[in-house]
Amino acid sequence: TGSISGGCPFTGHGETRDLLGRTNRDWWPDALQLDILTQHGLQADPMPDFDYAEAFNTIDYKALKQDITDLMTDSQEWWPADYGHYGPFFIRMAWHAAGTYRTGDGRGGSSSGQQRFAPLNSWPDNGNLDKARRLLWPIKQKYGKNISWADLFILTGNVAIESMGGPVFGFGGGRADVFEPETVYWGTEELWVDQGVETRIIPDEGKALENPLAAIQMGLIYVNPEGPGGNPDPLQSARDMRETFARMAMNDEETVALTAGGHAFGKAHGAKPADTFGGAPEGEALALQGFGWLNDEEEIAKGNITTSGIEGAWTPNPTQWGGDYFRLLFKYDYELVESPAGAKQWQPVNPDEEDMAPDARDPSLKVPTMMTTADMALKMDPDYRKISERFRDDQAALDDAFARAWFKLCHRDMGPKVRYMGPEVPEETLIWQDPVPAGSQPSDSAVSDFKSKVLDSGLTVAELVKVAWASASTYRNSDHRGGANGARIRLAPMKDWEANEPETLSRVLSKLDEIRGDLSMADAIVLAGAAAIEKAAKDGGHSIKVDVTTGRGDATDEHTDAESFEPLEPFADGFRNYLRTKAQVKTEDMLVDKAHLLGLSIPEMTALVGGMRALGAVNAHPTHGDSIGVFTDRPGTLSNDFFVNLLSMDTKWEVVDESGDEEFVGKDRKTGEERYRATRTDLVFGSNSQLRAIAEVFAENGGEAKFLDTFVTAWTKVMDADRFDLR
Ligand code: HEB
Repeated sequence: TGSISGGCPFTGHGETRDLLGRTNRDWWPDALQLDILTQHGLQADPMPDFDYAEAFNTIDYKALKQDITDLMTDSQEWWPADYGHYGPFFIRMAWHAAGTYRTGDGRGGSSSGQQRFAPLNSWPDNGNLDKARRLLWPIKQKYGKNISWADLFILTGNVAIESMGGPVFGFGGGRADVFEPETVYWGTEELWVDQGVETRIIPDEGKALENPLAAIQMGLIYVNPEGPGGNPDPLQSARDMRETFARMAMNDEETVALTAGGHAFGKAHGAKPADTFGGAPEGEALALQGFGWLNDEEEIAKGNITTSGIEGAWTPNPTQWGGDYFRLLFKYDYELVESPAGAKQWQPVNPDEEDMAPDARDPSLKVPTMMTTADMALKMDPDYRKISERFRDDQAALDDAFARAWFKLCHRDMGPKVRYMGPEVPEETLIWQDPVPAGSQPSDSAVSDFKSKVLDSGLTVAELVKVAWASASTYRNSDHRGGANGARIRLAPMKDWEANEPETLSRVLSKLDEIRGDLSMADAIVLAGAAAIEKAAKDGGHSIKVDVTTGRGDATDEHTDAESFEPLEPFADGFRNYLRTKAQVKTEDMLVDKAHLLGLSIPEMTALVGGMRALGAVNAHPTHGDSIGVFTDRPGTLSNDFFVNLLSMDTKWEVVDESGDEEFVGKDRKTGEERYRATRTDLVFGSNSQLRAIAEVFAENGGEAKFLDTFVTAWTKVMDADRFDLR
């Protein structure tokens, strides 16, 4: 992928903001609030112990695909199929399910069925997709829990493409549904795109797209079809497409293939001004049962449908795969016109009769085709144009590029290939799947031999713990990337990240390499961390065992798309007290965000922070070396000292003025003598009442055992977070 932009997550314009931005409660204050029922560990999920992989494997996959194929042409009166075929509509549903994925934090995407919930179910860009999901319900109902909504969305997109003669590369199942909306930062704006919210890229005003966002306006999947902020300028639209698709991990060729391939099918809907229709599902009346936007049955029957506001098909064959999209795009000059709904769109000048499209309801009528401003970008932008011309002249190249890009779009957030299930998983391994060669199982004696060598190596507890943490903590639960397997910490770009303290890292890695024998580096790194923690606990008088599940493999540069790892670089990592760039959110928010991506609970996050501080496993601080946050006089010993000393009233904390509210000094309350230095991510465990309550559990009499136990559980969870090969 050519143009993934790295950059600091969360930095952007404006004031300090809330971690979550504008939330469902802000958008729909009147919606039923169920959160009180998910307090104190109660689940929203009706089947918390359900094993989806096992259920999926029992499915009659052929029968399921046949049922979906039959559905394509089974037009329902309450939502008639354009041209008698629902295929294009379902492709848009699948694309919008997958297209929210962004590389910045790996969130969004198709892997948990989020399109069923707010805010996505009500995004203006998802207009009328509520109908697509209702059309699918009989099939979901029939196959029950053996097929998740999340898988069904994508599989239906695939079947739609196949049923219209389009090329498909494969399908991997395994997207388990969740039963509550995922909390994702979608932006802070208080208006939707259709209410005129400002566009997010305005170069003249120095306004760039804030990370990790990937859409150009609130409520869009990617770009505005009418052009930036509604301005029908194809070149500026190309600029926005390039930026937003890059954040979906797509390069220019993939972007062109996807857009042209997608718009080989179907039509846009802009029959009447949008304000004649109802609101989005989440805010609609109870009796509408979750339907939104368009509920006037008479209008629907007449084909008077408005979704985007743009009206018309791209090609004369909207339910047949082929090359007409590019043929028409280049054959005609296009002029700017307005749809009946008032949207700006482009229409061919003097089209030949055979290049007109059928009417969606009455095939005997011919209507003009159209292009959106975003489609025009594929012709007007010089780089897109070269690719478009090549695809125009080489249908096989378009077939291959579209099939591959579609597969990537729909599977990008599923993580390694071992997570894919079903009979249509492609043989070929793709670089964006971050492949890791299979590892082997070392003998018990090799493991214990190595662990004792580690402890004699002269490397410190802090160094070993930091390297293991650096290796494993790149993992993101959002798109299942990163993690200790593969030992990519040895490779670019990870080995050079400032957070990983490259010089120490390389010294520790070469020492481990020297003594590892037949162990993989990936296992050696994790085992070394475990050996260090066991020793540190022993030094504090506790005999504990840190279990390590070996069998990790080592990836090489050839297995690694280095550029695609850049967005995983930490700009803040509160677990090791590291802050490179102050973000727009508070530094402690960044800690919580990272804990979420690692799949940690509040007690687990707390224990890890306190434990790593006690071990001295903090990053070197510009002014205070490696002592910041280390509230103990025996660093390197695994103890609850961090919590004991944090909660003690003997210390009085003051902000260090020139630190911009990031650094604090703790002084003896009586003598005024300096005792400790701390960051926000240290002191938040004493200041936030919920975190303080957990710090108390770890600090109180008898709490050290609980602390050790929680620390080891959390540590092991992080080390094993990417071991999908075991599940
Ligand atoms: Fe698309 C449709 C835009 C990409 C596929 N789109 C559509 C529309 C619009 C658009 C506006 C209309 C809607 C209504 O209904 O109204 N797109 C767009 C843009 C972009 C896109 C701006 C970026 C550039 N697509 C895309 C992709 C895909 C697609 C990537 C895939 C692959 N679409 C689609 C389809 C459709 C659409 C299939 C049709 C639907 C129906 O028919 O219903």
